[in-house]
Amino acid sequence: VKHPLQNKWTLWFTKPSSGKGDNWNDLLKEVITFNSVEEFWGIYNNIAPVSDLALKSDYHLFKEGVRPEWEDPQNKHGGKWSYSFKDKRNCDINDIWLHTMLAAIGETLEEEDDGEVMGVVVNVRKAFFRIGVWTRTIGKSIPNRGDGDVAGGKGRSVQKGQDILMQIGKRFKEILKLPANEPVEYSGHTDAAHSGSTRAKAKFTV
Ligand code: M7G
Repeated sequence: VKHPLQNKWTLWFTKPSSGKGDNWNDLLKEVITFNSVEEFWGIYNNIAPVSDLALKSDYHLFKEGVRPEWEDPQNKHGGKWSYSFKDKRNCDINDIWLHTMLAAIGETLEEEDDGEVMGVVVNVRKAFFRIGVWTRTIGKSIPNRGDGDVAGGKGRSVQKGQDILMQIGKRFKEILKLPANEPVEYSGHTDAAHSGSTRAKAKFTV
């Protein structure tokens, strides 16, 4: 018996760059798409744990049809909640990443129909492990056009958009098991693209 997921998900991997000539697109590889709990565990049990990945590697787990890039039409107006674990030795990154993935595929980061969560990411870097949740918008209003542009085709107010975004941030922070005084920050992808790094100015904090 297979337990279906609400969405199909695609796992992507970013290979560490070997030299200066590599560009982002050459390094980003689509690994596999799945839509059941059983397939998820089959994949999880057969890929390298985050703790074994080389520096500059990333895993990305995104809804099928969304590339894990700022440029994707479903990401270009969005941003991400993210947190960097700087004490790499005392961080159980495998467990944290597993629970982040389970929250994504189990749809517990947002309410049904919000349609904001695009995917989750883990970056392995020299000084930190960074985990992020990408959202489709930066908490904007959506006009009630009913043209299927948004989940369910329903409109929403600015306030509702902001509430959804903050709720996702709070849920994410719980999954990371962070103390209340440790900030998890949100930044828009446009800022990230312009600054040449994801370490852009935070717009929101939970
Ligand atoms: P990062 O891995 O998000 O953060 O971006 P880091 O600076 O802590 O390693 C590293 C670099 O990867 C960026 O400066 C970009 O050159 C490239 N890169 C990362 N992302 C997520 C994208 C993306 O979505 N699109 C493009 N074109 N490049 C990206």
